[in-house]
Amino acid sequence: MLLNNRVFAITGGASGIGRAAALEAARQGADVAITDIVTREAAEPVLEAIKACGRRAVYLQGDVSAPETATRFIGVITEKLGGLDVFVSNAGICPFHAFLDLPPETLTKTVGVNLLGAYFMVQAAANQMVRQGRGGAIIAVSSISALVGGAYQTHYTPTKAGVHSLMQSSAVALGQYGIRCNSVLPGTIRTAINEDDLSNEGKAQAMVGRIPLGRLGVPEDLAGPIVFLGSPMAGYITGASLLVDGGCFVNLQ
Ligand code: RM4
Repeated sequence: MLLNNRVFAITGGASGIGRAAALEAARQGADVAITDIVTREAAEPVLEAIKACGRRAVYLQGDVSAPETATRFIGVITEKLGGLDVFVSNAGICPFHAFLDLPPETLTKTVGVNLLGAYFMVQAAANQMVRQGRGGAIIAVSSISALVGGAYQTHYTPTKAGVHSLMQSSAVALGQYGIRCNSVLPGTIRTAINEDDLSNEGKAQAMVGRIPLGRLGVPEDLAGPIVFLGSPMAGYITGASLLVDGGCFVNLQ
């Protein structure tokens, strides 16, 4: 049990990578708090799956781009689960769009959710961990797109680079409190975020052709790396980033 009797909290936990990580945390012995933009009814299946592991599950519907959501989430976590040990900033959007005519509102929404939302949440989680005085672990879901570009992602890739950098600076700021901060960098993972994009079979196959392991990722491929970075097994790892991309990034030819 890598997370035995710990409290694990994650944003965007009702689906995709967040859901997979939340379920693995429960399997590894953690009580789990989830926030997401969807209704509690929509999140019920993952909450029930967590409880089926014999662990407590709490949910807060909210928009991470609103600073008060972070405060509310930490409040629910401490009230219902008694504290916080592992926090994962996962919520993110990627509304694919060309660069030259990208509407300002698309840019501000993407930055608001992916970068500002991550900042608000990580800051609130860190303050709670400092108050507790027993250290903790913070993981941010960045992306391979922190390291490389996308013609239809000019509004998105800077936010993922920012999240990666936020973990590096948070690691420096929080090491004195025993709080570790790391990021995972998923490659192309089949989730709702890219369902439309990957419905283009030609693009999907071209992406697979770049991946040495020969397949696109699935959310469960991120669950183990996230739980590991949150566990005592990663006790001397902070400021690090872990590519989870099937080898895509290193494959030039
Ligand atoms: C990732 C990467 C993937 C894309 C998703 C939406 O960072 O760019 O290729 O499918 O974002």
